[in-house]
Amino acid sequence: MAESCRRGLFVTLEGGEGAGKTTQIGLLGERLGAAGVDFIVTREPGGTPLAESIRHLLKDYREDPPNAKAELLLFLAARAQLVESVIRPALESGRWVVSDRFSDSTFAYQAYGRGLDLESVRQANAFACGALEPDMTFLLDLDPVRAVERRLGREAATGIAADRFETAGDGFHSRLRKGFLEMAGANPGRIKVVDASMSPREVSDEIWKYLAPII
Ligand code: T5A
Repeated sequence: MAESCRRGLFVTLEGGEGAGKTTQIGLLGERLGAAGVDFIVTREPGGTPLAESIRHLLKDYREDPPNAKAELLLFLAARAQLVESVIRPALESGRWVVSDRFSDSTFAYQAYGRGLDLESVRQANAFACGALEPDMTFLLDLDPVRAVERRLGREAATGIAADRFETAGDGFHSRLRKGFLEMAGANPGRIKVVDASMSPREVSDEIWKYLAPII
């Protein structure tokens, strides 16, 4: 654990587009609730009014799309706000925080994906959120081709159009996956790789195998 004053557990779900993070957070929430864990769920970018506004700019504003550095700084602005007003207070009061994405997404998308220097991205991220690091991260690993199929299925069902990241091209999504897997290889204690091609219930069981003993 990166910060000794914390009492709640900080859990993040990571992965490429459409890997099933939102679905898994719903299932995990049911299990945590049944186990009597006091927790909150949040997402990145987002989770506060300011950060949700930044989310809209990042995902859907196409009139003057941010360049790679501007994009990075917008993600970090949203994170700085979320960490100080939501995540840190919750952890310090003993609540668990379950977040749909966190810093690993920035390293994967803005460094591996967009090509920004990884060390510079790490330093900028540390400035934005201090020493805060998740206690446990589940990387939902899915072949980008399968992810596109899922996304198209969801688009057909909901009518919600793809955002700037979902339409970024195959090379981008392959680099993300490589980046996530490299980070998992370098941090095996924190980042658990879960095969996201399994059914939602099987993926949830796999995640629960790690969390149940902690509870
Ligand atoms: N980003 C984010 C950065 O570039 N840098 C950063 O620092 C951060 C924090 C956020 C975007 O911002 C980028 C990453 C993102 O591109 P978002 O909408 O939050 O945008 O994007 P995602 O996190 O990718 O969210 P999605 O909703 O698109 O994907 P999920 O949550 O991974 O997937 P989910 O659960 O919605 O499932 C997708 C579809 O698949 C089905 C679901 O029913 C749904 O239709 N599904 C399954 N089907 C079969 N088997 C399973 N196991 C399934 N699980 C889900």
